Order: sequence, then C-alpha cells, then structure tokens
Amino acid sequence: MSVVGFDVGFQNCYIAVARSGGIETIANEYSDRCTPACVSLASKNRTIGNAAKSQMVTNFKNTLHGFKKFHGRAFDDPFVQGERAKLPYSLHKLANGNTGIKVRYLDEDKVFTMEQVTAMLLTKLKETSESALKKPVVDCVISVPSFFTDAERRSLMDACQIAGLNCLRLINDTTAVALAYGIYKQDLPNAEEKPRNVVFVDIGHSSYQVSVVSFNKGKLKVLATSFDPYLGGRNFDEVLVEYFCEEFKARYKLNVKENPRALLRLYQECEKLKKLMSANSSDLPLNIECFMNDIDVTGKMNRGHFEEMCAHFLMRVEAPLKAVLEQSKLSRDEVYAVEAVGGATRIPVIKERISKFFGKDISTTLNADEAVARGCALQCAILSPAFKVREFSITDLVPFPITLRWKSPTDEGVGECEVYSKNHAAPFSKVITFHKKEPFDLEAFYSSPSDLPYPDCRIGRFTVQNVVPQPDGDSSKVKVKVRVNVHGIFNVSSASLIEKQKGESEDVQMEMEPTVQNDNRPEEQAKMQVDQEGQGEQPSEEGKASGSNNKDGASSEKQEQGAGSSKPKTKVKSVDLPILSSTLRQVDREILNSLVEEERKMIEQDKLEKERNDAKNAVEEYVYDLRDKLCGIYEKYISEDENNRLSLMLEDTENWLYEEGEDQEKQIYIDKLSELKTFGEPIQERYREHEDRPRAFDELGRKI
Ligand code: ATP
Ligand code: K
Ligand code: MG
Repeated sequence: MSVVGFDVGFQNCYIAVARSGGIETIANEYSDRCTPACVSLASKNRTIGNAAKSQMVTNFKNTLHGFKKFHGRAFDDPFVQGERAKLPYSLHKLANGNTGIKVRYLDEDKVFTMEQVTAMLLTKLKETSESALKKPVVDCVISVPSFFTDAERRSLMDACQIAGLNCLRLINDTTAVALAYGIYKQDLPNAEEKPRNVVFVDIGHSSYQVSVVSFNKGKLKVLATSFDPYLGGRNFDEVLVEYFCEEFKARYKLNVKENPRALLRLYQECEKLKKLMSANSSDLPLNIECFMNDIDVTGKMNRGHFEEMCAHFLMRVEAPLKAVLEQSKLSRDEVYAVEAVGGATRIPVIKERISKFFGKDISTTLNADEAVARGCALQCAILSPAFKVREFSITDLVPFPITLRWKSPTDEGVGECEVYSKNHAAPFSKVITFHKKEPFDLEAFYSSPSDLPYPDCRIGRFTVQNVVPQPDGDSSKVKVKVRVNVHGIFNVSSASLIEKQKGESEDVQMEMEPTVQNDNRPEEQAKMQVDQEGQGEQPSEEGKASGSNNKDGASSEKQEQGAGSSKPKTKVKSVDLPILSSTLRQVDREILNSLVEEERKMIEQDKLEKERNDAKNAVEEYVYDLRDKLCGIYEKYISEDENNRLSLMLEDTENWLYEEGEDQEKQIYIDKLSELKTFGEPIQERYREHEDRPRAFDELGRKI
C-alpha cells in the first residue's frame, strides 16, 4: 500500500510520501519539488509538468494550464467564459454541457474533458511518486480548495479514477495544513482543557482560503472556513501585465494582447518581477529581448507603485479573516497563532494586512509550499493500515448548507428540510424517516446560493425506488441515510423499507435505529418524520466514529451502507431499496470507463514514444562518441583507410539523423545502432585487449 499525498494546485503541484524516516516531499526528474500543473499535447506524445511548462510559449495552443477551476463547471458558466477570453488554448462545449478542451494531439483535432486533463497531470504525479518509492502507487490523498462544491469534487474523483488512483480522501487545503501543523505538536492542550485555536491562511495562485481550527491532544476540529475563491497571486501578475501592456503600447506602439506568445512571455516576466519585489523595495527592471516585431522592451517597477496599483485586490484580504472570527465567535485574543502558507502570502503587504488584522506576527513554522502536500501524505498514512502514525482525529465541516427536497408522483405534498447547516461537522451521516407508498425523489441542493462560488446550487436527484405500501394499505416506513462523506461529497447512501410486523408498535421500530440524527423537524403534511433520538446538534454515533476514528476511508464507507438494514434484529424486517442517482454535471459512468481505457492508451503511447526517442538518441550518442575516439584513443588500433571509411560512415549517419532518419520507427534506430557497432566494436575490442594486457602482466608479476 502506498502512502502518498498530492497537492494539486492551480499552478503548482507538490508530492509528499511516507517512508520509513517519516513524511518527505519528493523531487521530480528535474530535481524540482514543484511540478507545474501543465499539460502539453503534441503530434507524437504528451508532456506533463516541467517539460510542458517549457512548451507554454512555443506550443501555446496545445499547452494547458490554469484549468483546475473548470472542474464540474458548465461551458456556459460565466467564470469559464471569462477565463476563455484570456486563455491561449481553446475551450470546448461538451455534449453534456460541461467544459472541455480542444487541442491538436497525434496530428488530429481532439477534445478532452476536464477529468481527462487533470488525470494526465495526476498520471505524472503518480509516476513521479512511483519512481521515488520504487513501487506502484494507487492509494493517495489529494487536496482541494475548501470551497469546492459537490460537482467539482466529484469531477476530481473521476479524474483520479481515470488516472488509476484510489483517492482515500479529498482533503481541504487548509485542513491538510492544520494536520501538518498539529500532528507533531507535543504541547497541545489536553482533551478537557480549552483548545488551542489557530488560523490557517492559504493564498495560492488562484484563490484565498482561511480557516480557524481548534486543537487538543490527538485531534483537530475545523470551526469555520471562509474564502475569496477568485483572489490569488495571478491577480497581482495581471495588474503588472495590464500596466506594461499600456506602457508598451505608448512607448513602442505594440499591441501585446494581439500576440499570444508575447502576452504569455509578459505574464512570465511579470510573475518573476512580482516575486523579486517581495524581497526588494527599490526600482526593479523588466527586460524582454525580441519581445514583438524584433523589438526589445524595457520597463521598471517598484513595490510602492505596485501596491498602489493593487489596492483593489488588497482590500479583499480582510473580509475572509473577519468572516472566520465571526463564524467561530472567537475574539482576536483567543487566536493562538496565525499560520500562512501558499506562495502569494510571501507578498509583504499581504503579510502585513493579515498580521495587522490579528494584531500578531504571522508564524512561519510551516513550509509555505509543501505543507499542503505533507498534510495530505499524513492523512494518507493515518488512513493506511500498513503505516504506523500517531492517531489524529480530524473533524472538518460543511461549508455550504445543504437542503433536501422531496416529492412523489401522486403525493400532493412537497417538502424540504435543511439537512446540513453551515459549518455542520463532516464527514457525517443522518437517517431520515419517510412514510411513503410509492417511489419518491429527493433533490439535494445548496440552500444559500449567494454564498456559493459556483453558479448552480443543484447537487443531484436521488430516486428511492421499489417503495410499496404495507399489506394493509398503509404507508411504509422508509429510512433514508444521507451522508457528507470524507471527500466532502453529499450522497443518499442507502434506503430501506421497514416492514410492519404483527403486533409491533411504532415505538419499538423507532428503537431499531439508535444512531440516527437530524437537526430539523420537517412538516407533518409531508409525511416525513425525523427519528426521535437525533434531535439537537450532537453528532450521531456514526458521525463521531468517522471523526475520531480516521480509518474512515473509502472502504469503510461501503461497510456502512445499509448497516442498519442488512442486519435486522428480530422484530422488524427491513428491505434495502435501490437508489437511482444523477448528480450535477456527472460524467456518464460508461463514458468514464472508456476514459480510463483512453488514458491507459495514452500512457502506453507516451512510453513507446519515449523508447523511440531513446533509441534515436542512442544512435546519435554512439556517432559522437565513436567519432571522438577515432581521432583519440582508438587511433592507434585502426588503419588510416579504415578510419577514413568509418568516419565517413559516421558522418552519413549524422546527416541521416537530420534528414530521412529524423522520424523513424524505434526498430530502425536499433538496427542502425547495431550496424555501427559491427564496425566500432572490433576496434574497441582491440583497444581494450591492449589496455588490459600490461595490467594483466602487472598482476601476474605481483603474484610471482
Ligand atoms: P491554488 O492554491 O490557488 O490552487 P497554487 O497552490 O498552485 O494555487 P501556490 O503554489 O501556493 O499556488 O502559489 C503560487 C503563487 O504564489 C503564484 O502566483 C506565485 O507567483 C506566487 N509567489 C510565489 N513566491 C512568491 C514571492 N516570493 N512573492 C510573491 N508571490 C510569490
Ligand atoms: K500548491
Ligand atoms: Mg494551493
């Protein structure tokens, strides 16, 4: 079993793994611990990560970046349309209305779903971790922004499946950071003591998240989260880009926005400049050679000016900080520390604003780039039976309230109830009891659309099937279990019909479900009744169990399903009811399976292309190597004639590699190499024999 955590950022991905020495962040084949969230498609293969990033300007139409926020979004979504106008590659409306991406791949026009694009990135992260661990990686934990909605989370889970990963938990970014912070702390207050409250701030490239977390020994509880999903480092890059576009128009008469390549280069240079300004407050230059129309451009900027231009973004730093304090009802004095991660928290003025708001310095005990990935790996270690790590319980929360609405075809009654209030503990299950004579629909949706950073408040429709009246014509009691699971995904996880037994009273049946909980009593006319035991806010046994016992992975989810109904006690008989579910923007399951296969084929194609390239490089290397030696160490072991003939042959081969040999099958290169070796190896042999001979004499001499 692998223990791996992936921080899949909008711009940067990090990987942490558990090894015998503990949790460590690993480097990729470029010795880089950061893998850019970048995928480049080409006529023979895909490149992903660092290699793709270097294609960004040259192959701009087919190099994908900045796609994380398209997950679970409709093509017509205003956010998607806004991004589309700025992206150098093409977005595409898929048949189901979802956002897709259109590229040239293998010399054909090709459309990929968002799930596929992220799966490509995950494939790369998987391979990088596999080469570090030297074993296959399947189980993992992946981070998501805390504001990701159901559709976005489900879409990411589908991406995992396409990449052949088993994601044990989608963990919220700031929760992962909180785990990385808390698990090694020796001095956390005991269970009965007042908890330690820590604020975690993560400002990345695309978004800003804050949460307040309370710690006691062995556990953490997220008290509140808040966010500005559209504020991040890239907004600051954009300010600089806009500024220099204007300036270059005035000074050089250049229309940068009409030239995608130039615009991309300007973005890259502005990001570098922004980072430099974090360390330096004086005037800094921006120079780009051969920028557009063979013109070199120059410009300058300083921190003070930059901060002025960014005032409208800086104003937005405070709101989420305020919101978490309000929600958690904590005063600033009750905040023990403020921990900041994410690249954009390195901007000095942002740091200042945060620190001023709380009236304390920001702590930097965590690695700002790697803390999320480390938290993910720690969570994976906790969930993995194969790895020993101290127990640490995590209680996260439901960021947006969820309401359930029900109706059946002939019932006049339509009812609804908020099953999860804002900041309700998660993961968490609830059992709701209905009285029904026929199948009915449950519609789940986010009840507070204005809080949602997403334009559609629907979650999904769940049809409880096979409901029939009791033999005496009465309504049947139907128990429906709903759950916000470890991934933060809502589900109607099971339903069962309780058959009335002779002589049984209602009350006895009620006791059959001791672990039920619900915090709202719905209207009587809807014929829905909430079980008695679970009134109030205290979590059910199930909710507690999943909070304190972190073995609540994907596998135990299955065990719970129908737990109450599959082991009926003596007095009631319960029958499991099938549930038909369709969730927002869901990828058809059959299509998903074909995407799994497609990814597998693309991996194979990349592998073949790599082998082909390696074979070609081997020929090239042999040519150079042999040529060097022919006028060096081999010179004495070959006649002048032979040397000339062979040198000519090497020259021919070199030319061939640039001409018709540029793009051949792997076998052709292999054959070419062995052909060259038939000439080269005898010389090498003669050389080696000669070199070895005196040494052999030496050794003999010593023995005697
Ligand atoms: P997200 O969390 O939004 O998905 P991400 O995780 O990819 O994005 P990070 O890697 O945390 O983002 O941060 C990247 C951002 O931080 C970029 O905008 C980058 O320019 C910025 N950044 C990194 N270092 C500095 C620095 N020294 N000064 C200013 N900004 C910086
Ligand atoms: K990141
Ligand atoms: Mg991030």
